[in-house]
Amino acid sequence: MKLKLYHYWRSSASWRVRWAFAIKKIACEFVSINLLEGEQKRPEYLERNPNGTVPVLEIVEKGKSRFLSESMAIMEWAEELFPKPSLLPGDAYQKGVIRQLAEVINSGIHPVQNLRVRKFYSQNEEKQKEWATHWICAGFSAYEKWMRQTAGRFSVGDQITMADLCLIPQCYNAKRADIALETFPTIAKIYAAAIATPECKAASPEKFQP
Ligand SMILES: N[C@@H](CCC(=O)N[C@@H](CS)C(=O)NCC(=O)O)C(=O)O
Repeated sequence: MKLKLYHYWRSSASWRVRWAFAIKKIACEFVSINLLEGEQKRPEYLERNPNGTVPVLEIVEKGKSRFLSESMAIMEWAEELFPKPSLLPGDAYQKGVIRQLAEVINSGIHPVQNLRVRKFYSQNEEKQKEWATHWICAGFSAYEKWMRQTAGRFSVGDQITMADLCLIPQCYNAKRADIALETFPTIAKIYAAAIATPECKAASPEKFQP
């Protein structure tokens, strides 16, 4: 099996998958899709993902390609095929808690602060920033409260999970929007611990900046 990940260096959804692959030591070729130049809207890219987003995983087996988009789906695929180290450790309840936190970011924050949504909302950069700040802070407040019951060194216990894979890239976006992470002390603590891990660093935007 050969794998190709279509991604963008600054895309937080791409970072989730790069990081999952780094943790699980999954070998993969990275293909850059420049979102600022609109490469995600080209017909050949839309064949792979009609939604025009990154990341997309191409899985080549026996000379045939199959495609998977949506970072959560790609991480779940990786978890099934490469179970160790697990990104969803623990019993059914703990797995539910990890998915709950991941979804606060994945479906609560990320879609509304996305570039195309911000641009549709307003052409004015200040207004875009105000919009993104509002939704990031609303989601982080909930995440912070939930996590007070679950956090150890990371969001759920002492092992990096899918929740952290969603949280940390979102923190990076929050910092770019000038949000002071210290407003959310548990999130800030976990961000500092996670960003220092070698796998997170290896998957970070800086490592893939063209
Ligand atoms: N729910 C999707 C979100 C993917 C997504 O929105 N990706 C952004 C970059 S982080 C994108 O490709 N945006 C393209 C655009 O805004 O035109 C996932 O988790 O993969």
